[in-house]
Amino acid sequence: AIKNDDVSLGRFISLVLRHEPSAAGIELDSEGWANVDDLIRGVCDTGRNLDMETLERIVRENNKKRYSFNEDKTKIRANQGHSIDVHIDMKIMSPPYVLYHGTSDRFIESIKEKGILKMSRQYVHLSKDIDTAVKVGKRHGKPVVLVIDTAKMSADGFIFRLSDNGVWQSEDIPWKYVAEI
Ligand code: HQG
Repeated sequence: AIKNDDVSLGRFISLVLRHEPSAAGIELDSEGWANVDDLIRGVCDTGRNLDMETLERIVRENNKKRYSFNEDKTKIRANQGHSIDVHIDMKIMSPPYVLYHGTSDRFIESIKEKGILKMSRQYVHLSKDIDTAVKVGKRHGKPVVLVIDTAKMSADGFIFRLSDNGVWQSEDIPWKYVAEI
């Protein structure tokens, strides 16, 4: 049976809003917005239970503030993490001197060779602290934390974006800016 708790629903909504809107039979506009009524109907059509009250609670209580409504709550989108081609207008900001990237030990050899690549997402995701990076890395296996010399990257002309939910986003990162810790 399909799980219908808030976390499971949230995971499915992340899939729909970041990677695969067709999983709920919907489309996103060019800025990543879904129509809220369509999303609710589409999620229910998959056999899940979702109503506006539940969706509002998921948006409000999500541990990473992954989603935002527009002002009148007729539209919803993910704040970051997309693999599909939508434009989320994120603030370009100068980052702290270092940021961290959590990954798995099985990717390290390839990362040393090619750098940290965006892979399927629009940006490389960086964390402010080591604990968060460990959690991100654990999703892929035995975690490894990489420290990124963002000060040097900025000096070399790289730009960084900060999503509305506080995740730093970068272009591909050459290995020369990276160290293992
Ligand atoms: C790795 C979660 C081989 C990269 C998290 C990562 C994050 C390479 C994986 C957000 C590579 C991609 C994103 C190379 C990079 N060779 N592997 N050259 N370069 N990789 O899931 O950063 O909970 O797309 O290190 O908290 O793990 O979903 O990226 O391990 O913020 O909101 O390729 O997802 O947020 O994996 O996670 P992902 P990620 P949510």
